[in-house]
Amino acid sequence: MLDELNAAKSQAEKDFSAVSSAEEMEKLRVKYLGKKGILREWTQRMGSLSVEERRAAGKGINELKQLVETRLTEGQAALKSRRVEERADVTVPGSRPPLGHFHPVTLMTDRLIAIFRGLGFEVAHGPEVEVERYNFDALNFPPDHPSRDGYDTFYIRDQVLLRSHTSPVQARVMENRKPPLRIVIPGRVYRPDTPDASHSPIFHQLEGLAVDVGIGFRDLKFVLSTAMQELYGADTRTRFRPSFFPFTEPSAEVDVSCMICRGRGCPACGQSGWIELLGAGMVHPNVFRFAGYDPEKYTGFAFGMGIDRIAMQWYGIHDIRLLLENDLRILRQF
Ligand code: 2U9
Repeated sequence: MLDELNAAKSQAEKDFSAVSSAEEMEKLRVKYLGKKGILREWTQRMGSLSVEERRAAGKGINELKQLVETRLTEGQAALKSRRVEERADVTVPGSRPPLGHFHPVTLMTDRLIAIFRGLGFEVAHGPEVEVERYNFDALNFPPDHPSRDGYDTFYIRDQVLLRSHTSPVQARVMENRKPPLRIVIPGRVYRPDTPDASHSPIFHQLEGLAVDVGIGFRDLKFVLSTAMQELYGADTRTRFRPSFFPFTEPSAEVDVSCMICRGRGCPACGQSGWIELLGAGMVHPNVFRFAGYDPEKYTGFAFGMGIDRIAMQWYGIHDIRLLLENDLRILRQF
């Protein structure tokens, strides 16, 4: 009887090693484990055996049962993965999951932040809903300054507005920290401009501030000319033209040599070879006084740039509205 059992086991081995389809596997499952299966048969024969034989047969039958169940599980798993393989033609190139894209303004913001981090600046952030105190008073805007009226600023209610520049963040930081300071502030700002190709009521700025003892205009020139060379290439030149801002004295408009024609003159720079890119200046002593800094002891410089405009030049985008309309046909190019 035991050799019959061993014969059944080796037959089972042969049966399972020859299986090539799920249907055949199912047939074997029924053959061995089915209601009228071989195992059931063996179990029923147990009744007619002696105690001695029954113990040996019981062990043999369990081994046969173990063998069949193991082969069944392994066989089904192998068939399943083969089916997968058969179904999936692995030679067909995989479908690339739709990856997102960073927005051009985000790409340029990160690029600029990396440059200024390299120059020792840290990033600061602040509220977009501001109060007049920080958006204007702290920045030496006289009470009757035109940008305080509703034409130039989105007022939510008296004294409360949507910030028209990121400068209030610097004012807040100066109130809570002592020099030395080197901070850059990226962020969204709001001005009630009629949307057109170069104006949008929502746009993005990156401003910077450095305050310490003995900071001079030369440091401003060094930091900005180095930053522009980092951004546009080592042969990039910068030019400072006198200008005026309430929060800086002296103030300057800063031009960089045209990144398209490298300064030789082209339609992009109006044949001038220069592109006006940002504004800057030495922090006005009244701004220091408002923040509680002694203007006799501390000096500092500040600068500001429109990130959207720089990104548009960089990516050849000719209408700022394309940056806000979230048209994926545009955005997925970046
Ligand atoms: C403090 C003191 C001084 C920030 C500055 C500019 C010059 C500037 C414009 C560039 C393009 C705004 O987006 S834009 O239109 N900004 O020209 N911004 S200096 O000066 C500060 C800021 C904060 C406490």
